[in-house]
Amino acid sequence: MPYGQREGQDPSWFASSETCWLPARGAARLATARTTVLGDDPVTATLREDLQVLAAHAGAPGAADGSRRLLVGALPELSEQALGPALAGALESADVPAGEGFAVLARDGEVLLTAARPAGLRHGLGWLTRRFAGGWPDTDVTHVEEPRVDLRVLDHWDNMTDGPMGVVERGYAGDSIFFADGRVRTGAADLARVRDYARLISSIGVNAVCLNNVNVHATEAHLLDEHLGDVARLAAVLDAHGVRTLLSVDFSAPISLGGLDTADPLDERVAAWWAETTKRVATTLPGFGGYVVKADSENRPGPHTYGRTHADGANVLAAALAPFEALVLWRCFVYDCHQDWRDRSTDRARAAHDHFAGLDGEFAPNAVLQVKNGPMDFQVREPVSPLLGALPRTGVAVEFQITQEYTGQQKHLCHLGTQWSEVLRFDLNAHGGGEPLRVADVATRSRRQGGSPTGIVGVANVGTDTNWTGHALAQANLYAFGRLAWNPELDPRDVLDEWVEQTFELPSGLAGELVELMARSWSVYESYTAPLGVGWMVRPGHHYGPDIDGYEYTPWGTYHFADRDGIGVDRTAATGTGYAAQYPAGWARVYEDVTTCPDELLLFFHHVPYGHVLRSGTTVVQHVYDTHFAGVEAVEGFAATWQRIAAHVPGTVSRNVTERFGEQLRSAREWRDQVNTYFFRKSGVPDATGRRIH
Ligand code: GCW
Repeated sequence: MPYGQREGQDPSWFASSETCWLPARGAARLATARTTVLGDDPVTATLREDLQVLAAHAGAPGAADGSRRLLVGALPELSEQALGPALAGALESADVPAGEGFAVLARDGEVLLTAARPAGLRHGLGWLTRRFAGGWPDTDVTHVEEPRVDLRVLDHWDNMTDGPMGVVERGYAGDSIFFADGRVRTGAADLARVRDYARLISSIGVNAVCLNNVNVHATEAHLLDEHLGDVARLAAVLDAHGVRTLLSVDFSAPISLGGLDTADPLDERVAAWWAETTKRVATTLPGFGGYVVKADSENRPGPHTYGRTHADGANVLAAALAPFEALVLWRCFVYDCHQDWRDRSTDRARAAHDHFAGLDGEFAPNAVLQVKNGPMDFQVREPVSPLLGALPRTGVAVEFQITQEYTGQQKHLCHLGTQWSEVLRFDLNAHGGGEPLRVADVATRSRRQGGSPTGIVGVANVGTDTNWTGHALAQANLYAFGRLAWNPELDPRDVLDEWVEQTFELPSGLAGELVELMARSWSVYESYTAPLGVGWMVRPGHHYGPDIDGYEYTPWGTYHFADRDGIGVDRTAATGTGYAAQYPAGWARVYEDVTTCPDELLLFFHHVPYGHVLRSGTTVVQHVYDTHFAGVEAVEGFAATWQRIAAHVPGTVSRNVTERFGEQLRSAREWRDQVNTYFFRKSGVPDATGRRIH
């Protein structure tokens, strides 16, 4: 086996699953040291057990190399005697961060991992395994690191029962690791799996997980009462890895669970019910972090039912949560999903900003507005949501989708770290709109300035599949999410390098080729699916594969308006819906003008004739043809490259990825032919180079 625990893996290290980026290799090097772990709190105790298992896994007893010593402990546990003079001296001059950060000090072959709080040790262990994969340090090391972002959250869209949307809504990796058959999974194997998961996500710095779907159905509503004891067992496992537990709640729970006749947030009985319920939840769940709420959205109940604002709604929950230092994460995915397609004045893209920007400053300090990265819904290409720049006085978190709902559903390779990094680096105030304000600055605001918490949330992409993510290479999306949430300034390519380096043992040329292929995969996916920011040409409902007019005459507000002359949505202030004017002045100007709007978003902002010449010099329709042919060729190239890599990875991975590339290629051809044919038939314009269009 080139690495760890795939075929015939050691059940004591990863119980029921692949180890992803935590193979035994890096960790085994740690295990060759004489290790002392100081402290008895749950996080430290769990870490001690992990290191013991690793040591057992790494080799026979006695394999420990006496000259190497690893000492692990939170600051209050360390004594001069335990440290020895060299490390004690190093520690005195090191500035160990106060929060969830950590410090690693190495002197004379002895290594100290310490932190102010035990959770920091967990994140530090992730750093150590990455760093020590390359060898035990033979020089002095002083490494101090802390997260740049306070909230680093994974949202699971897991249901307790199977339904029209599956057990995991938009899940492409099997069933839920938390729930089955209407219950919380609490068997020994189930808890072991959750422990594996906790180990994986804490190694990349994630610090909270929301267990259940934001669409809370009748069964999941009872996570707050009937199932609470079982939830506590999952929460204990997560808490022992420094990960807090969040629950999605139904805004109308005071009626459905509490027997009240209203869920009006300004009704005293409602406030009292939330306060009492939350007290029970917070005192039962170890590491309770708060609630996630989807209200007045896609037919979910919310404060609008009672003529109240989103601030009223969020604040009643925030008040109930405040005594427990817990948060309400209130989603801003609010729009009219019963729109009349004939009505060209209503624009779904405007909705989040229209609903929430005016409420800035009205939310409680422990309320956080959770804003999708784009104004629509996780399309392969969207502009950055202008709402992210419009909430200076409110807690805010940007929400990314790790699960690939619109980006190939973990059948296609589409590495999203590239996309997220582009969003995080996007300066909302560029082009003369004001002081630089990148999305990363918004996410890091509470770390830098204090105030209401800010952060990054990702919709999780894991399930019961042995490889966690359906497509083995989609593990890298989870990895990249955690790393970028920890530090949004990281170069996504370096993150991919790290992931490949840790996950596989490839000859360096091939490792580079794999990184290159993965780094290109988002733009390749874009090229054979959605040209120029148009979006939504997917099969309605399940959202896999092409259906160019599938959403055109539906109530969802998702149109491309293609006719015989042209395509695109006019979102200008001059002649369209005015969405472009929601941006600060700089971008508003750039997007408003068809000659300055970036090509990749042209059809998001403008309706243009097929013959419109892009900034790239080619026409819109020729661009559609060119990119779709090129996209399929790129996928053919990926599949061929993979054949060379496949021989160097474990059989399970090799077979899985080969099979997925087969499907990606089939599907990409289908996309190419349907999209090209559609636009050829609409426009009557032939391909300039005479390629075959059907
Ligand atoms: O993208 C849409 C999805 C829904 C999802 C919703 C949301 C959980 O198609 O499945 O519901 O977004 O984000 O709330």
